[in-house]
Amino acid sequence: VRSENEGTAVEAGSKATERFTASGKLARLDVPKERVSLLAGALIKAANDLVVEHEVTYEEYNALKAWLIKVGTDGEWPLFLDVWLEHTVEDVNSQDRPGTVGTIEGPYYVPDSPVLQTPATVEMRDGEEGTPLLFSGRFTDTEGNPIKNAQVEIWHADSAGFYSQYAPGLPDWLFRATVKADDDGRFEINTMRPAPYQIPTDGACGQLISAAGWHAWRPAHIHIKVSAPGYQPVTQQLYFPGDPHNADDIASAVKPELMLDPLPRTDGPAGEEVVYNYVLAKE
Ligand code: MBD
Ligand code: FE
Repeated sequence: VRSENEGTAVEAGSKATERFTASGKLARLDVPKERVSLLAGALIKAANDLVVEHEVTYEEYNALKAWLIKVGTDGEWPLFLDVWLEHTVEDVNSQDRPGTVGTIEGPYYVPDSPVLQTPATVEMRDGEEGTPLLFSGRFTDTEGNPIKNAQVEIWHADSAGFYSQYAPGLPDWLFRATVKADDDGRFEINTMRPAPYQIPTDGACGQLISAAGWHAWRPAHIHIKVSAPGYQPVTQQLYFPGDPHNADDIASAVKPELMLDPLPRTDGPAGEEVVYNYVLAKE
């Protein structure tokens, strides 16, 4: 259940835009002329073909123009692209990688979260509400040997569906951490179950969703980025069985291999525990 101090799309969106712009990714971009011409040409052709096929009117063309302008002024290009395009980019780029399955990163990753040694507890507020979740696992290579110096970066929404650094009033590193596994590749992370997440509905993306009669929900998910020296990193998300939006995620980022199987804790503390193991491919 979301409260009234909910951040507006304009805030969350422009934060994602600012972060992307400041990340240094833009300065390193260097796409060869041949690829720019091929890809931009194909995109423009696809749009023109669509106009012919569906006999797009001037009213629709102007609605598109106004909407594209609003995506920019709302700072929602990262949101729009990560929700409606990144899943295919991820599929195409991970199809030959053996080991643990990935999915999209989404717009709310923040690098350099606090580094903790396993067994770790992510930052929470006093009296944090929700279901405690003990998330543990082990890193091995594709031959089953333990991997040393592996780490798990974890980030997720709180039990009301808010992300720290993107919604107002939350501690900066709430539910964000970098957890170092032990020499045997094992890790243990104490966190809480996140809530299902509705993408911001008060900006351009929300306007599209309501104009088209779609819904804005993503199933509850935990974002993960795992890495170890000498191995290919994996960015993924993990999901919970029974979530009403596992089958119709607005971001099309659910895969069967990413479904957790949490069970009630048997060793005393309240909450749930779940094991998820990582197999990393050599670089
Ligand atoms: C999210 O939390 C998210 O993971 C994605 C992909 C898009 C919007 C919000
Ligand atoms: Fe998310």
